Amino acid sequence: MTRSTPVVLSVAGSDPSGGAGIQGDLKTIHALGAYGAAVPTLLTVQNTRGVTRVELLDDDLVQAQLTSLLEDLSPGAAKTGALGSERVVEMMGAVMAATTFPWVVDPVWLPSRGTPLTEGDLVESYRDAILPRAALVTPNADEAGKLGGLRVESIDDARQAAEAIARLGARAVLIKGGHLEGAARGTDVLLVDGALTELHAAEVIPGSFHGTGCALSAAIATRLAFGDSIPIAVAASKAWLTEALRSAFAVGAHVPPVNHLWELADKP
Ligand code: PXL
Repeated sequence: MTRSTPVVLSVAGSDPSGGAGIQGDLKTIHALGAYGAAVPTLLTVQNTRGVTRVELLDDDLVQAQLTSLLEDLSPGAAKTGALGSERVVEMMGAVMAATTFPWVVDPVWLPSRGTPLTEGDLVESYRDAILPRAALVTPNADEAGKLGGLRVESIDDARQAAEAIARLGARAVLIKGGHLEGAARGTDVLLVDGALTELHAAEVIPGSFHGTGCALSAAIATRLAFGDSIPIAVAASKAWLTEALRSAFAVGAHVPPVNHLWELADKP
């Protein structure tokens, strides 16, 4: 028996350690009940200690993968993670403009540890090619500061950065407070249709985890594919991620990856 289920597409880097990138995205999408498809934009050499090498794929190879998929599968939503080069960013802008499903954009420029995932500074090309086509952009405080052109160190700064990013054309902006200090740490700022709200994690799980940003944006894209509004998709994905952090895997020697499949945790 075949079932009809939404397809969710991830266009992102490969993380062979399985916590982030397309590997983490596919687990997230499947955990939330959709069918995942994934186009790698770059390969990393990495383990739980960090990234030691990055190989960017040519834009025509990334494009060929997308063209083939989009001729055949009809995504209900998609996300972008690490894109790597200006050429891929520009090509993706054109692909996004030619599609009608929503794109969640996670502007990944730096891994938390190790070798940069991108060639040079992609801020300008994100501003020009990607943001105007994004249904939602999900920067952390640093990335929001770069996109919005200001320093983001507090919730007030995040609110201003969200307004600045929306003026660049993004339809909605979620600034993640995970890297902020003190009480701001579990607080995200969401701007949708001109309305700013603050989202507070039900619980801030102590520690640092690998793959959180990737999992959050893939979860939001999946909920959008099921028809949720942006505020509902974001709130549900945050709650889901809290559980994935709580049951993070003790694999590898260093930063533990989130447990995308926490709902299966008690099953043998
Ligand atoms: O930081 C997020 C991230 C995204 N994508 C890939 C990564 C990482 C972090 O290491 O490797 C491929």
